[in-house]
Amino acid sequence: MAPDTTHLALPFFDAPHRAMAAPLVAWATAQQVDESDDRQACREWVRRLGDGGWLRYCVPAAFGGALPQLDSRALVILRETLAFHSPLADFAFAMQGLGSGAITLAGTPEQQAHYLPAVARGDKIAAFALSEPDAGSDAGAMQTIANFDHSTGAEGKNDSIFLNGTKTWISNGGLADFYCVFAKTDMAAGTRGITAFIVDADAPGLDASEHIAVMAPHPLATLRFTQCKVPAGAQLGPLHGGFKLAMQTLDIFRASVAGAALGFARRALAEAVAHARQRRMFGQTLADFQLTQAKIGEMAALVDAAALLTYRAAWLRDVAVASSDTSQNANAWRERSVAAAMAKMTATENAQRVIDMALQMHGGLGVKVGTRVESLYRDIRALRIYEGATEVQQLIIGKTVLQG
Ligand code: COS
Repeated sequence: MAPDTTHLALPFFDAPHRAMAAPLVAWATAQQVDESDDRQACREWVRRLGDGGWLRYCVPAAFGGALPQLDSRALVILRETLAFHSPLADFAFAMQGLGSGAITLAGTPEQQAHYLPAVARGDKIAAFALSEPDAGSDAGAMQTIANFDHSTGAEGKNDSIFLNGTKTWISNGGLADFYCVFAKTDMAAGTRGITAFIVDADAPGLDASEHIAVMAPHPLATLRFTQCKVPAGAQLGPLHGGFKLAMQTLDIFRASVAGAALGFARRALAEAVAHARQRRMFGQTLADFQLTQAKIGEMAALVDAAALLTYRAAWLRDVAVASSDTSQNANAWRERSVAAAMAKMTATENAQRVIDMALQMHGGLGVKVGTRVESLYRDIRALRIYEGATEVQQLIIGKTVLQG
């Protein structure tokens, strides 16, 4: 089963996007990965995505990327196509981008040269560490703290940073080679007292051994930092600029989560159509019933509504980057942020409805372990929560609308 790519004719896309579609679909359709162990499968997907050249879309051309800049529309097309075939392939791809996105946006040339080419080749696995046990939606309430040590000791001047605290729900936790970690550098300053750091997985004082099992395959872990020592050069972006950096990174990747949800929804619709065409009952096929036609019509419209919001969000950001309008000017970033929030909220919520309808149409087969709609039903659920739950997207949109 292969996804329809005719929507790439929409004016949101350019020639390089249209050129990606056929080779990407052919590549993804040809891959067979044993996904019985999600961690091993993720490693394998990162290796294959690297060998296939697809991870090059996670970084800019100057560091081994496929396109001059991190391109939101390419990320959406990739996630949509990969998610149609394998949620874990999509996950492995997405995390390379999300985990290195802050380095692309704010890393020093040395940090970018060290990490980004390795991410693009699949030689280093990346992760993004923001959430904490008591700071999920309220990311600014994080308690992980970073202290700078510039003292002079017996062996000369120290230039280290010590991290203490706990991060949780970290995708690729325990699997990643490095983490972009957000920590407080001024406990009293709220969101204005957060800084980002790059922490290599072998940093002393980092324990990523506590894995978290969830309802659909997805490698997650809790990270514990106990006097975790990293060099001063591990600071990523400006001091106290971490919250904005995290939000800017999420603005890019929330639109790509919408792309993944779209891939799941398109797969569910394709499964429903195939089933309706062949399933016979009461002397005709399921597709002959007006009830089925109405459901398929509703599903197709939900998918298209999500697609249009998703492509708009990605296009808005690409246009802004191309015109160098990355300013933090109130209206410029808010418009993109709201568009990404609308896309993420609508695509994930619509996908849940589409998948539920597809499952219902399959009858008993829909809940049989091993059928595609059954696994999609579990796969989609987390997307309505991670990278900002639907309620967080509502807040982002509502706040801006009320501000006028
Ligand atoms: N781009 C740039 N700056 C942004 C921004 C964005 N997208 N969003 C917020 N900011 C800035 C604001 O302008 C504000 O700046 P000033 O301090 O200069 O005024 C600052 O960041 C704080 O913003 P805000 O007041 O909106 O922060 P809140 O604490 O109210 O939190 C939400 C806002 C809820 C939207 C944020 O905490 C969030 O996104 N939470 C969910 C986190 C998440 O997605 N977690 C999942 C992790 S990955 S699986």
